[in-house]
Parts: sequence; C-alpha cells; structure tokens
Amino acid sequence: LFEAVIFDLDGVIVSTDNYHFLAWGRMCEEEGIKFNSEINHRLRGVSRMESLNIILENTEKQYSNLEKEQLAKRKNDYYRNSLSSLSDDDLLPGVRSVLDYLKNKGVRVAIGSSSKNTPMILKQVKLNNYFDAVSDGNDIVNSKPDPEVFLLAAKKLGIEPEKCLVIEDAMAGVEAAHRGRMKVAAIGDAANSSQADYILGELEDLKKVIN
Ligand code: B16
Ligand code: MG
Repeated sequence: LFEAVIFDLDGVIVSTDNYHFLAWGRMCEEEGIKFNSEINHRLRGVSRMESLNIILENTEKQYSNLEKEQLAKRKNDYYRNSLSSLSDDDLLPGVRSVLDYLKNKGVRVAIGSSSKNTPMILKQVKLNNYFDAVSDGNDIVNSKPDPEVFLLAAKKLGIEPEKCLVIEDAMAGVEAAHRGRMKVAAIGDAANSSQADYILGELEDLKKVIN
C-alpha cells in the first residue's frame, strides 16, 4: 500500500519539543510575556515566525518587524544551545527499530519537518546519512498546515503523494498531510485526534500498519 514513510522530526524522531518550550519560555520571561503549556501546544509543527506571532497575541506591547526578528533569533540561540548535548540517546523509543524495519521492507524513508535546524538535529542524533530524502524548513515558503514540506519530500523521493504515509505529532502536520493527499498516522500529542487515518500508541505500532 505505502511505498514511503515521511517522518515529522520534532516530537516523532526526537523529543526536541521540550527544548522549544524551554527556549520560548526563557525569552518570554525576559520580555514579560505570558507563556504556558497551552500556548506552547499551539506552536507544534508551526514555523518559528508564526510561533512568535502566536506568542505575541498574549501581549499588548507592539513589536516592529526588526524587533520580532531579534526575539526569534534570541529564542533560536537558546534553543540551539540546548541542542548541543543532543545525541542518539535522545531518539524517541522505537525510532531505530522502526527505521531498520522499513529499510528491510524496501519502504523509502524521508523527513518532513518545519524546522530550519533539521540538518543540525539529524547530525547530532547521527541520522544525517540515513534518510532517502530530507525536506525541511529551509526548503519551503509555507509551513504546516500547508502541505508544501510533505509534497517536496515526496517529490525528492520520486514517489506519488498517495503512496506516502506521514507520521505526525502535531495537528498542523495532520492537516498538512491530508491537504497533500497523503494518509497520516498520528502519535503523541496528535494521537487524540479523530482526523488521523491511523493512531500509534507507540512508534512500533507502525509495523502493524506497514506489514
Ligand atoms: P525551527 P517539526 C517544528 O518541527 C516544531 O514542531 C515547531 O515547534 C517549530 O517552531 C518549527 O519546527 C520550526 O523550528 O525554529 O527550528 O526552525 O515538528 O515540523 O519537525
Ligand atoms: Mg512535530
């Protein structure tokens, strides 16, 4: 049924979501902007600048475009610093086993992530040479829920979207995959959604979908 699996990165392959949370939290605390886990929830899968715009809905203060760039950069510096100790020990449970399973089955594997830090993250977790294609925040204009990042992954693989399965932890990503005519398996945060085609209690459940 599926010739390829496109993995979201943050929240599916590696748990960098908590580092995003902490970095935004630090920046907001310094700026006196309200931030909590509910606001953070809305940032999953969404690009850096769109995340900042969502955060700024919680302040009266007006920021110029230049100031916004600076806030986003400050957050990204905190985030990248926290990634310096990231290693393959931080891969989420089942990642290694599921990737090897798919390779053995001849199913192609790709990354479809909104993150501009994807190359650094893949290198830190030693998966930089593993995927057949990587499509990330550096390659796209419109981020999830726009399907661009997943359609580009399929194009790089040379496989039709209908034959790709996307693995996502964010609602924005579930919507993006559907808009790209792909099926979606949801895990983690998105697993409560009735919109996903498959629900994965854990990543290893993917072996039942692709058998
Ligand atoms: P960056 P994904 C997304 O990664 C994150 O979920 C989201 O929280 C973040 O804002 C976005 O990447 C951009 O990340 O600031 O590193 O470019 O889930 O699409 O792999
Ligand atoms: Mg994600």
